[in-house]
Amino acid sequence: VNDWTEVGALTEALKDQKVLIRGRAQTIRAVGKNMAFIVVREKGFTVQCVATVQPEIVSRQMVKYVAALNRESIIDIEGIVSVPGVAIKGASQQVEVQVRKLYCISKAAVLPINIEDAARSDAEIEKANQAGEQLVRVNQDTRLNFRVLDLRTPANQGIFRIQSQVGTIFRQFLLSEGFFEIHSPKLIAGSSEGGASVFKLDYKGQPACLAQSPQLHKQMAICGDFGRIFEIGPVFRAEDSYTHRHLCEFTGLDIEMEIKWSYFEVMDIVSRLFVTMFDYLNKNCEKELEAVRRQYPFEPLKYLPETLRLTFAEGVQMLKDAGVEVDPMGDLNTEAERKLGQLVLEKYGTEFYILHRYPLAVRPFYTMPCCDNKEYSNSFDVFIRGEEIISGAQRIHVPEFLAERAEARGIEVKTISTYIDSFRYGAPPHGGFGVGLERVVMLFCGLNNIRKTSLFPRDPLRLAP
Ligand code: ATP
Ligand code: AMO
Repeated sequence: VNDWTEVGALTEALKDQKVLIRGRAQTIRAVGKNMAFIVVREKGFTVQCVATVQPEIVSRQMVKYVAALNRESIIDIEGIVSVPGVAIKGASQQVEVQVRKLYCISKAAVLPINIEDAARSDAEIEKANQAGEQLVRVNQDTRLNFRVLDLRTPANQGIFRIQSQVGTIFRQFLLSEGFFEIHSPKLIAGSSEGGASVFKLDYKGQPACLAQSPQLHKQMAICGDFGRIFEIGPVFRAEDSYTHRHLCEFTGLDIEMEIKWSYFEVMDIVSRLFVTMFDYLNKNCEKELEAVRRQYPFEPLKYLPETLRLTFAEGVQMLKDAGVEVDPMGDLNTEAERKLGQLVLEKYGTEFYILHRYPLAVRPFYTMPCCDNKEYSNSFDVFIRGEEIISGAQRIHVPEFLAERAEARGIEVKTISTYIDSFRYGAPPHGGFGVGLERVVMLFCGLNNIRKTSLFPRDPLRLAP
């Protein structure tokens, strides 16, 4: 029998009825010795419960017990729904529950951080403190140390539901386009994205590493005639940098596909996939976005129905025209990428765009050079609000050339020989891209730190919780 009522379902329609609810004691306030108010939270909804001493029904002892409970304890309450004449502040539901019975299912210890403090926006704290209150600002490190508590804030409840939707839309869109999902090994023999940022380990006596991306195996799957594939999985980078957008482990959303004519076919998928995703999030995650925005205010992402594409050279020219000198054959640094994001927004009215035809020298060894100019490559990056979320390209499918390019980059070819060999038995022209899930959510929601969108972030200084 389901005799439980969800807190979110407590409305005037249930007036005078007996209900049974379970939730966390968000706040507990005793008024004298005969009365206690408990705000119970369940799935983001809150209701005020009142325990008043009443002969034969609620004892003084029980009220004392309730008043002594710690916040965040999980409690069951049986009580009668009542409708007070005045608005209830500090609870989402506009009814009260008059407590008849109360059981503590799981006691919480004294909290190291207060969830209500952790849920406040900077502006709210500032305003309250100017008015003389002394509110505590919970800093990022403390939040992460007590991540399980931090995750209970409405903003975090929103962020990780949005993250789940991003993965779901990625999967559903690609399935509908004839892609299917693969799972490639994460214990591999060689690095794919460059030697410095790789976690090395001992694989039963053989040197091995954690995959820096599914790059090698997703291409090998194409050589296995898989046609169009995608993967959602962990990616490991032994980053030395302590930045707002680098993690040592993140979730990679990767695709790889055969192409007929050019890497533009891959950029078409990027464009349609992300426009579909942004439309969906805006339409279907309003509540979650609002919860994030309440704590971390941001403007909705500006994007066009048809994603803007600029060549790298055009981007360099825009920067030059704005007085920013960059190496036309080098990579853009973070500052130049941000500046270009601003310029693109001013000129084209979008914060989501593709920059393609990068100089070959700044791309990984497996990237196909342009056929009309070998200094450039059939590659692209994609930006949200001036920061990179995607890298992609057409790949080299000629084994001798691939080996030559790897060697030129100082990669020990023997560590990736099985990868190179897989192109020796006929390999279709192909391309793909990789997206960082945490970056997409961070930048779509205009957040300032990737740790906010990683459940239990791994960075150079953090391996726990
Ligand atoms: P990708 O791996 O595709 O390049 P990414 O966003 O991680 O993705 P990086 O190559 O790490 O890109 O960096 C891109 C640019 O960001 C670099 O050219 C560099 O200028 C800048 N950058 C990287 N790390 C740092 C750092 N710790 N501090 C400041 N800038 C950095
Ligand atoms: P790249 O190295 O650019 O490309 O990675 C692809 C995307 O992954 C995200 N990303 C990161 N996110 C968090 N922390 C990090 N340290 C980090 N590094 C990268 C970014 C980036 O755009 N094999 C290619 C992809 C391909 O060509 O298919 C690759 O790994 O969002």
